[in-house]
Amino acid sequence: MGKRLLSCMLAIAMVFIMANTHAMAADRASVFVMFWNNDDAKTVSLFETKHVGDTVEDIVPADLIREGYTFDGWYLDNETFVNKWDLKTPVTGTNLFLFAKWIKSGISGGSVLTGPGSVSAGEAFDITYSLKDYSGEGLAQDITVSFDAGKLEFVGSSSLDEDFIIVDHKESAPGVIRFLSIFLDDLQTGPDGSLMKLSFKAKADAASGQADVKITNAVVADGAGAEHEVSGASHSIEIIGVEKLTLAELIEQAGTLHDNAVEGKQVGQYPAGSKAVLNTAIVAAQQVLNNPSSTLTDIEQAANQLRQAVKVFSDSVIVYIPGDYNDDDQLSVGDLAVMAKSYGKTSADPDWDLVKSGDMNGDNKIDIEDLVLVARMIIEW
Ligand SMILES: [Ca+2]
Ligand SMILES: [Ca+2]
Repeated sequence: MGKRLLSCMLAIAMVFIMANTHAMAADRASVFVMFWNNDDAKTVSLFETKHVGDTVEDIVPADLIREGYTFDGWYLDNETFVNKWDLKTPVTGTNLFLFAKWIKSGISGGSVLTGPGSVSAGEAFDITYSLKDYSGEGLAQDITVSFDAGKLEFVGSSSLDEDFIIVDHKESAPGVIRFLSIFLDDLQTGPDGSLMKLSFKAKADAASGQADVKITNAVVADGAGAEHEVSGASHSIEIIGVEKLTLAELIEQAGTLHDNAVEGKQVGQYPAGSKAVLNTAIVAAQQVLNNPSSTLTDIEQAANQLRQAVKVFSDSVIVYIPGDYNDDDQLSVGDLAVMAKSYGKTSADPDWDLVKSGDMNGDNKIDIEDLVLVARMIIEW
């Protein structure tokens, strides 16, 4: 397509400056000039003989006028147009071919795709197809949309302009859809703007990563039936895969747990320093989530580590205060008084089971050592 277009747009005129290939003396060159004239229909031919060392300035025009085209100069290579020929360059004895490079004027602009930067697995989204800065006339259009069929599912299309009619579309291969459309009324002379909505859905099982939607071919035809290729477009979407969603959800839950937790010594509170530990785990998980190069394994590992940190934190909640013998969720002299009632009890006593929680050091008796331990806890409470 590109080469065909290039040749039809550019290689309209040719000039041949040929050195003598027969018996002519090497100090002269035959010059043959042929190019399209500006009525866009006929060729003009010119034959001259030049001496080596002469230039062709006097016979080869420095500028050509042709409606709808801009003359870019003379080149040694056709179609590729890399080696420009300066008309002031003297003719040598070797064969010389010059080609005119034309740039078709009046048609510019291209296709544009816009849409969200990221979507979650399973989420629906729309991509808008537009023409921007298209300077030509547009009566019909043929575009091909290509997308990552492994991650995206095409849901449907609809026109965004009442004068833009989608005549037909066909999915020619997985992830390749061709649309044929026509323009009506004012849109025919100014086809710019948002033309078509393409609805997609990220597949529910799509892995995290980038998915692309592209215009891989776009041709707009004018009222004379001339076809103009339009530059393509591409839009990238970051897919937030199911494993990332799981990790994001865990991070959110852990964050809520962290924010609502209160450190302290009361029942229902968490030990001093435990929130910082949980927060470190949350930050680590968030870093893995935010890192675009995180692998599936990284994400699953981060999720497991965060689950473990949440479990440790949850298990650390204070449900019982050792030494709180009067059950008022505090350590105070009332607890010491309750203990004092059991002073001297041993595991040999029949009511040991009822009082054994007062045996702080586990030596099967409640004595001054236990009372000292509780007293210290009360003082430090
Ligand atoms: Ca108490
Ligand atoms: Ca004891």
